[in-house]
Amino acid sequence: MDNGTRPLIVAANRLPVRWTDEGWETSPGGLVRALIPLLRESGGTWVGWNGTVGGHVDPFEVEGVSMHPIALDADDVSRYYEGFANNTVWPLYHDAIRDSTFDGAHWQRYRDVNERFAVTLANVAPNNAVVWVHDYHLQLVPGILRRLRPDVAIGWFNHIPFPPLELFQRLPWRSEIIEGLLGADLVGFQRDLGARNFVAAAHQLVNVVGDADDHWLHHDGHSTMVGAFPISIDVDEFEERAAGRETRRRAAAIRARLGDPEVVLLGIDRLDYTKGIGSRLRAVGDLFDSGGLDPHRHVFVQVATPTRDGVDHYAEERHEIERLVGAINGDHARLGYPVVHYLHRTLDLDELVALYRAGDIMLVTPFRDGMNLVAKEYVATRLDDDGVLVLSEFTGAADQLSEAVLVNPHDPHSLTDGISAAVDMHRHDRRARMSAMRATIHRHDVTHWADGFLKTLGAR
Ligand code: GDG
Repeated sequence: MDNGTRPLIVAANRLPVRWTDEGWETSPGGLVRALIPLLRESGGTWVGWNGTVGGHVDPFEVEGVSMHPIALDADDVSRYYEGFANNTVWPLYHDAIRDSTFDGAHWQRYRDVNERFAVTLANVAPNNAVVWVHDYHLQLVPGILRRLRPDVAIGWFNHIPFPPLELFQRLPWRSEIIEGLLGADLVGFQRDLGARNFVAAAHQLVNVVGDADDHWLHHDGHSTMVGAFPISIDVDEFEERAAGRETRRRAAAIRARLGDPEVVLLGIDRLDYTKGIGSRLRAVGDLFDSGGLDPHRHVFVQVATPTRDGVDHYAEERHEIERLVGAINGDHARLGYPVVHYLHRTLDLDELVALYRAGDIMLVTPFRDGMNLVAKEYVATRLDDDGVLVLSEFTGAADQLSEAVLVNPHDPHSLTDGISAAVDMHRHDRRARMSAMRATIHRHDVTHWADGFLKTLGAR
């Protein structure tokens, strides 16, 4: 895109900042690192919630980028955010692996907050701006913004899956959501699968005309392009952190503290029921039971980062995970040597990278995941081309990282077979697979992703 001449405005549920003793700073993460320079160069603005409940916060500047806060009160948080976004859309879009609530008051508040975002965007966007709206929290923003500001180019990117029609049509407000999204000029998904599901839903639920290859939808006098733009990570950043002497020292220290096992298996996820942590633990437990894993030689480390504590499904998932960890250790640990090490906390990034380096086998086994950046981060840190990634077929990452050991997390045998194959894999095979995956992520990093989306949006 000719981004030098068109100011970029980004909208996401959250502002990419956190409060520290020294004031606001940008939050870590590849998406933020990729977008901040583009915003700075174009004099752009990021519009989003700052995470505090109630009260008005004036716009402020961080690293040369203007941050425009959207105020949410306690009712907004419980109905729009925890209610509709996290307890209606999130489970439904992840294959309905948990029941969604369908509550009219939550939907009404979702519309209100989407309107608040759209009105703010309409006020802050300069003439001819490019507005990039992110994720499932803001599906009505493109439609409202198009009516308010027909001059701006609008893109929307979904970080999570878009479900098949049979699931999507459970939503009582399905047509409004499709119409909201069709206000965008470009609608982007992680995978072709999501793009195809969206096109099918649009044809079924609203009056659209599409072209033969389904890349364009025409509705209500406006045309929307639909495509897949698989997100990635800042590969150089992870490589640099992984290469540091201090990281190598920390990785060695982690292995020593684990009792210098032959093989360290690793899981790192937000504690979310979509991530398949329970099934993974059951598979690890079955392998310890059957002798496929040996408590004297193998150790599993699971980091489960706290998330969305206010939603019931998450509290239930946490209890089940903690019960399983206790049961497996009860059966197989020796004094001072647990076979499963479980951390329910957020690690700092250097500790996370040291763990990636310390892990011989990375288990990424979600039931459904838009992309899964952990898989890509693990690959980026394997500077010696060693290590095995066991990866669920139901992640976006599986489209690109086809040399991983691909597993079906719904099938207990597929999980145990995949973990066993990883443990037994010959060094030559490990290296061939890892070096192929590293080459893939080098070709497709997060800058490539952002440029691809914005070029497609601006080339219209
Ligand atoms: C959504 C979609 C899509 C995790 N624990 C710690 C920590 N993390 C970081 C990881 C990674 C990120 O969180 C998790 O990203 P994922 O992609 O795995 O998953 P979601 O949070 O569900 O993200 C997903 C993504 O959006 C991007 O489009 O891939 O499919 O669901 O970066 O490193 N970071 C630190 N400490 C931790 O303990 N510092």
